[in-house]
Amino acid sequence: MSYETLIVETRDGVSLIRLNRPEALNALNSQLLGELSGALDAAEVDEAVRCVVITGSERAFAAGADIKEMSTKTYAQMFAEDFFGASARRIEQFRKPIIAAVAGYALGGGCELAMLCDFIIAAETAKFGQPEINLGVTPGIGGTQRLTRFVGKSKAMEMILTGRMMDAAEAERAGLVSRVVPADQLIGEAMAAAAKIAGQSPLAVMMNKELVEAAYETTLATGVAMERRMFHSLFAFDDQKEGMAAFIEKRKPAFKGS
Ligand code: CO8
Repeated sequence: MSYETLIVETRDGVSLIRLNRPEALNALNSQLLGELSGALDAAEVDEAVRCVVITGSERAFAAGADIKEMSTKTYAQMFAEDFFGASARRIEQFRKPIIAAVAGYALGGGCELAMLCDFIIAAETAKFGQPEINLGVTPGIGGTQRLTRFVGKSKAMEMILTGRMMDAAEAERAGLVSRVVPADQLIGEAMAAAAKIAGQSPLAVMMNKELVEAAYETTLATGVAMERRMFHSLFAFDDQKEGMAAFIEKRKPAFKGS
């Protein structure tokens, strides 16, 4: 499949999706998000894809939703189109892991897109922010909710009310990103993490992803009960037998996804 606003390549079980609107610092418009949804639809059903990496350019992961596309829209249009709703749900409901590899600006919808991914690896050049307040609006793809859960109320409130950006070191201290790497190693590090995931049992990977997500949606008791059930259920799969046998036999496991 070819795209105008994305460059997609799949190798070694990993689909690398590069946002590609350099003229607009990868601002998210309907075309880009439509193509991203299509690329995820394809990755979801492709058994060769075990993990996805979403990245941008050196200068920008994405500088937000496309202000030029949004500026003249009416409330009726936004509501009738459910503006960006379907694309956000597509990412939320994607069952395989998605890593955001962020260099440069991740602002507004760009920061929200990174937070929709399962974890964020940041280059030292990364800058995160929710500057929608400067435009007289709020974040619209979950920024007020996810940033607050990830970095806490005080920092989220300050960033959202003032529009202040956070650099990579602050983002790591605050727990927004899993780690920070030199800019020239960003793709290599993200692809290595993705390859590690791609080599695991895809069934166990999906269950682990679901369980960590549940930590944000359920009570502790419900989440722990769900985890125990899923742990028990994994004993129905060959991959559990293979993983434990390989450990005992001191060899690498060969997971089959069954
Ligand atoms: N939308 C459209 N175009 C953009 C955007 C954007 N978000 N960001 C940058 N661009 C364009 C610029 O207009 C410029 O184009 P041109 O050369 O044609 O004038 C080009 O990209 C380069 O940008 P700059 O010249 O401004 O580059 P600088 O290095 O001077 O500045 C910044 C970089 C600081 C990133 C600056 O471009 C900026 O502040 N951008 C806007 C950031 C922003 O406000 N983002 C939030 C947007 S709103 C949002 O994301 C809401 C999400 C919810 C969606 C709704 C779902 C329901």
